[in-house]
Order: sequence, then structure tokens, then C-alpha cells
Amino acid sequence: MLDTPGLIALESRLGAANYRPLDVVLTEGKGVWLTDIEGNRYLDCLSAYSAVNQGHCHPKILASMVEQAQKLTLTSRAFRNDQLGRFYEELAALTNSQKVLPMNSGAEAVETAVKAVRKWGYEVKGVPEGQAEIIVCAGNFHGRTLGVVSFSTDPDARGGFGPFVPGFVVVPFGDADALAAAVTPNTVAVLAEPIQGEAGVILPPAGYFARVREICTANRVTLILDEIQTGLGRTGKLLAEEHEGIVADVTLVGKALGGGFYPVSAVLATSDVLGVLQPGQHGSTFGGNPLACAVARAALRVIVEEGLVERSAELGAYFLDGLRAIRSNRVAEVRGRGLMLAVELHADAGPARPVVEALRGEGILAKETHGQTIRLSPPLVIERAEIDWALERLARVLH
Ligand code: IF1
Repeated sequence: MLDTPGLIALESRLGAANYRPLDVVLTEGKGVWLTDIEGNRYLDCLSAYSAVNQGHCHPKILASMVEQAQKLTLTSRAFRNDQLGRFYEELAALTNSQKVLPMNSGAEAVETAVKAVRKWGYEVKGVPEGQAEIIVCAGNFHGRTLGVVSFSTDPDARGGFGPFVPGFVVVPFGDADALAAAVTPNTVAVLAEPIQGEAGVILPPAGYFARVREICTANRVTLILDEIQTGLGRTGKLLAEEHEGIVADVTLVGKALGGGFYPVSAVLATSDVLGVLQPGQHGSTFGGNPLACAVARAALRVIVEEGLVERSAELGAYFLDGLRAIRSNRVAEVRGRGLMLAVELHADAGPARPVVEALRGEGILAKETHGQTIRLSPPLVIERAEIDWALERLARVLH
């Protein structure tokens, strides 16, 4: 029977076990609300890891997707299409970027950036062939491809997958002195998340990225910010770099760029960096396809027209205050920026998973990370009353 246990059994029998999802089988989504096949409603506090900042099945993005799907969906980059240039223009204007390179998943955008800065290092900076080094931060999460897990520090992400891609140097996140000490004449880039997501919503110390920017500039090193999760309004700014008062040389966006409808990612960079890629040196069958471009254009329009960046700042602060007001001796810390929030439990308060299960029982879908932390990142279209509704239930569960 294709009821909840039946569908779960099907998944277990035929699927690889690389996830351990909550046993809720969702079938519909609208705005911040999800419905399972039994008709139960849930407030989404994960937003598909920030890929549905605009809310589920946003009608304007849906309309653009349907309209484009009826006209033209895929041409490959062997030919041009009438959506790509418009997509470049709108994304570049919004993010103040010189050049755009479209890909599909976040991990592909990271791989693309790594390839581009290495080539820039050899051709522009003059690093000896094969010697390029990229500095990354401990606790990073940039995706699942072999190149990307090669510089992960998470044993689960790396274990059993070697041999790895060389050329990466790991420094502690938030320690600018350690980063400065790791720079050599062969360093081509520093790659970091503005706020570490998977590590548990870890904010850098004030002034950290300003110093990272200085160190990069002084040593002719490119700064790559992975804004795949933090970007497009999640932290209360369009890009999280704005909180730090800096501008990256290379910015990676993904997730919400596809509005939850379609995988769309992009590398935004200076002409200097992306200019090193010549015909035949990089590409993707699906990257920059007209359907992706039309969806992304609509996804960006919704962010701007509905003031989602401002909403994220305002309602994120409101949610954070509400979480801090919860009296619970199980909570060690509440932190976050915009609507990228986390509740960390005390080490002796037990794991976060049962809390997440209890929240599900109260009608809230959230996700634990690294044992002790519960991430809360609802779609940016959430209303104040819905946050109040969630706070009431969070208080009950965390009591
Ligand atoms: C999974 C976390 C979130 C990302 C950053 C690149 C990517 C991601 C900063 C890759 C992806 C996801 C993927 C998801 C879990 C998830 C996640 F818990 F791992 F950290 F969002 F919080 N850079 N993040 O966060 O993008 O290739 O997946 O499109 O299940 O692996 P992708």
C-alpha cells in the first residue's frame, strides 16, 4: 500500500541509505506550509536548506516556469538562447558583478570557481604550473563532489572516498592570523562561507572578513565567498558579505536562485578571474538553459518585488529575540543572522534529533546538525504571526 509506511518501505528497499530523513511524506507545499499524505500541515523551518527562500510553489515563479517550458527548455550552449543574456544582465546588476558563469548545483559552482582561480593563478598571477594552493576553513561545507570533499574536514563527508584532490590548505574559521600565516606565493584563493551552515550556523568574529579581505588584497589572492546558502536574502542582506562591508572577487550563488523549482547556480566574478576561461575549457549540458534562466529571473524578481531581504532582516531579528526569550535550561545558545537561525543545546541535554522529532509532532519541520544544534530557516515570506505560532511550540518542546 502506498500509505506512509508503504512509501517509506519502498524508499528503504530501493534507495541508497545516504540520508536519514524524518518519516514524514510530503505531498504539497504553499508558502511556508507543507502538507503530508495524511493531510497533516507543517510550518517549514528548513526551506530545503534555504533553496525555497521565496516560499513553496511561488505562483509567479511557477507561471514563468510554465510559460518558458511551453516555449523552449534546452538548447545546450552550442547555440544561444533568448533568456541567457537577460539572466546575466539582471543577476549582474543585482549583485554588482562583472561576469556570470551559470551552472546547476552548488557543488558545480564551487568546482567551477576552484578551476577558474587555479587557471587565474597560473596565467595571471604567475604561479608555477601545478603548484596552486587554495586556503579553506575547518568545518566548511561546500558540497559533495570529489573535488569539494577533498578539502572537507568532516570525517563522514570524506571517509572512504580518497584518494583526494591536492592543493588545499585548511585553517581554523574565524582566525585571521592563522589565515595570514598560511598564505604563500602560490596561494591563489581563499574560499569560505560567510556564515558556516553545516557546521551549525557559526558566525565569524566581528572584523574577521574585513581582515581576510585585506590579507587577500595585499597578497594578490582572490577571495571566493560561498553564498550558496547565505546569499539571496537568507541573512537579511542580499549577500552576507554586506554585513562585513567587503566585496569578494568571486561569489557563488545557488539554491534560492532556482526558487525551489529548478537547480540553478552561478559563479559571479571579476572579468580578471572569469576571463581566463576560453572556449572548450569548462561547461555544462544544462548550465544556462532557457528554462533555468527564466526560473532564476522570476526567482530574483520575487526577492526584490516582495522585499524578502528586508523581511529576512526584520523577521529574523524578531524570531531571534523570541528564541532568546524562551526559558529553558537545555538551551546553551541561540544565534543567527536574518532568518538563518540556530538553537544549540547543552552538551548534556541529549542530542537534537529527539527535539526535531518532537517539533514535527507539534507541526514544525526543522533539521538538526552536528548532534546538538537545531537549524531554523523558514522561507523568507513567513509572517510575524507564524513566527509567534512557532515560538509557542518551540517553547513547549524545549521546556
Ligand atoms: C545535502 C548542509 C545546508 C552549501 C554551501 C555549497 C553547497 C551547499 C554553503 C552545495 C549545500 C546542503 C546540501 C545538503 C545539506 C545542505 C546543508 F547541512 F550540509 F550544510 F544547506 F545547510 N555550499 N548545502 O550549504 O550545494 O551541490 O547541494 O546544490 O544534503 O548535502 P548543492
